[in-house]
Amino acid sequence: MEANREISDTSFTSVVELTQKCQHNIPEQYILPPSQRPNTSHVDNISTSLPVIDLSMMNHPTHRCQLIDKVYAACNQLGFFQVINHGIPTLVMKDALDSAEEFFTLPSDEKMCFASADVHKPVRYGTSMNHELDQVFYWRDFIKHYANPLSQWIHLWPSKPTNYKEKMGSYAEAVNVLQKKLMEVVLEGLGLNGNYLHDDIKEGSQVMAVNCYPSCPEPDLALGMPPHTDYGTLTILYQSQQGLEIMDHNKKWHPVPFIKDALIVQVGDQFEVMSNGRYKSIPHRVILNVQKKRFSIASIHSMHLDKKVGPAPEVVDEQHPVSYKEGSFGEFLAYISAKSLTEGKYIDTLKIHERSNLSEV
Ligand SMILES: O=C(O)CCC(=O)C(=O)O
Repeated sequence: MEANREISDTSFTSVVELTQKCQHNIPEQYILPPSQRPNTSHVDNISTSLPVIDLSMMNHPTHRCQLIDKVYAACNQLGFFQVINHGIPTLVMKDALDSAEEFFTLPSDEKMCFASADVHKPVRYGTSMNHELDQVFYWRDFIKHYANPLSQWIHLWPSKPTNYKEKMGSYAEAVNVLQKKLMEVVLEGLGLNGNYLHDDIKEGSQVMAVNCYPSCPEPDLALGMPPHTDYGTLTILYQSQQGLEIMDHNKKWHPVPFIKDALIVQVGDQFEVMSNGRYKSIPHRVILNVQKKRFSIASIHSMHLDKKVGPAPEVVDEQHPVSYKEGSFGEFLAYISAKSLTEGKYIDTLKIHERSNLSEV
């Protein structure tokens, strides 16, 4: 596949449309080879022990240290935790999810005006991961839009449903505030100042990936999303029901339990690089179910498109030599425009030493 290929094909059949035709079997195009199916023998059901962190202690003079220790352990061992008492009102979250659901139920032509396979578009409606590159399709429709600063992007977002901009916009702003607070504790966990790269974080990129996974008649044969890591620093994910699975360092999959009003925090590639491998960018995938449609809103935060990110000098020493080259969000986008996610991970192109304790998908 050539890197600078013309991206022209905007036509596709969404999974929402497919399922309206009441099919009892999934089309051939969505059937994964047996080795990539969500094989339950590789799934560990210890999900109840996955970390849940209460953020109400964030500003407590003595308990903040314990909170930072918990955050460090979670980022170091799994690259994942859930947060409760995070400060985003339940109604703001519910309204955003409702407006997402309404968007996906719009007639096809209302959504197709945002259709594009060009990963550089600030607003993009699509299906699977990238319908132009994927060999096998994933059971997912999505709309992605840039969100920071909101005033720069919101006029490009869908105008239907009529309250989409208002509801999704309030959630995007609230989740960005939470992200800045979380960045402080995640950085402090590494021994860095909570204000480290403060301006870059403030002016960083926020991409909202709003996902719809219709119920699937044959969930054992397909996936909603393949195993992948997120490029940015932190992803904050809100899910309407269970369906996300994360991979641990023994390559075991763990279903992430649904906790009402909790948010899922995932470490992305940029943090793995900044921490020189102390934090793990978490491989994750989405499984499907026969009963119910699932929605999720992933707020993917990263440094600005052109900002080169390498390991923080403070975490590098003789015992921990530089293990990653510098990379940027812009370079990541160039990489994924040419390659399907399943063909290899961008972060692997940045690794200098093969680290035996890092998970590979
Ligand atoms: O829907 C989910 O649970 C995961 C979404 C995700 O990984 C993404 O949008 O990158």
